[in-house]
Amino acid sequence: MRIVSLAGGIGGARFLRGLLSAAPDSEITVIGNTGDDITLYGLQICPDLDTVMYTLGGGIDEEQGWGRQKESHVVKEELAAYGMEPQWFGLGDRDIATHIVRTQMLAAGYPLSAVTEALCARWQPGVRLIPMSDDRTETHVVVSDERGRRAIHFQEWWVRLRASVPAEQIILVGADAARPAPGVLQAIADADVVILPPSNPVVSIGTILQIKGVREALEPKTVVGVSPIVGGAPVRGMADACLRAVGVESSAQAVLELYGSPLIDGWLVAEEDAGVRLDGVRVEARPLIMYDAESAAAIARAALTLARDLAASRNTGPQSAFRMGDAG
Ligand code: FO1
Repeated sequence: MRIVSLAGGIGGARFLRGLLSAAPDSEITVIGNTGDDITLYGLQICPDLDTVMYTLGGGIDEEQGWGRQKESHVVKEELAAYGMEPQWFGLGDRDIATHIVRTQMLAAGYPLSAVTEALCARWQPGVRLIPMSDDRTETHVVVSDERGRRAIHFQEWWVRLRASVPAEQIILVGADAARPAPGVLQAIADADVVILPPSNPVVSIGTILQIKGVREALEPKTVVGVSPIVGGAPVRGMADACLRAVGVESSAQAVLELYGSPLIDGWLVAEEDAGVRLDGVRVEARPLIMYDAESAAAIARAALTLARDLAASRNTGPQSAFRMGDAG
């Protein structure tokens, strides 16, 4: 079975680990968000791609959810001793090696998709990880503070300000010119089902959906989403602050409406959100908290079962290429 998933950082990566264990024989392509990317100290940092790669490759700092396990921070301390800014964002020593390889390959002319493939050759994440675009995009957040109304990089808002200053607008700089990376549209076209993990609907999934042609390619496919909101609060992270910026309530119902029914065919919500409804969408309620690998796998299994059912009911003719028995 061919599965495509769109993913942000920690929540997406943990869900994908569950998906891999729920469908070990499937061919999974992950389209990763690169709107969080930032260039610091001359290094090109792709937090969401690395979080997926390290999580699935067994190198993640499990407690933190990002960066490398068994990490040290000598370079960060040395940079701080020189007064290098920003000091609100830090790279561990092991992680810096990844960034040196990425930055050097990009400088040599390799596109980000090729660089990601090269990095994954070491980590063997068990999925094909493709950045949403090889073209540079950056999520910026418009805030008003003592310096007036201005746009700051998403990482500054998220990491330095912990989303404590209201986001007045969230903009993906470069979205108009960004084309899907090679393989993105083909993977979607070839997919039997598409699963949207409980990633941030605005700055992770919403960002990927802004890349030209991606939403249009997804609409005819069987797409099942897992709600990132449980009982009015984000499962993790500060998705509510991002939803507020786009005028959307923090609820499983509102996020489903934000994605819309031409896109979503199935929507997995938590048991306390069982009343969620939208025409054209099959809603199912399940426990949605990812406590550990097993609970993540159970959620992934439920999403996959729903997706297979929906796809099978669309493909009932004898000429259909999709059969239930194909599922991995
Ligand atoms: N998050 C932090 O809260 N502080 C950091 O210093 C930090 C550094 C960092 C370095 C590499 C990386 O891949 C991720 C890093 N993150 C850090 C996490 C990350 O920037 C955000 O949580 C995501 O971008 C949101 O998905």
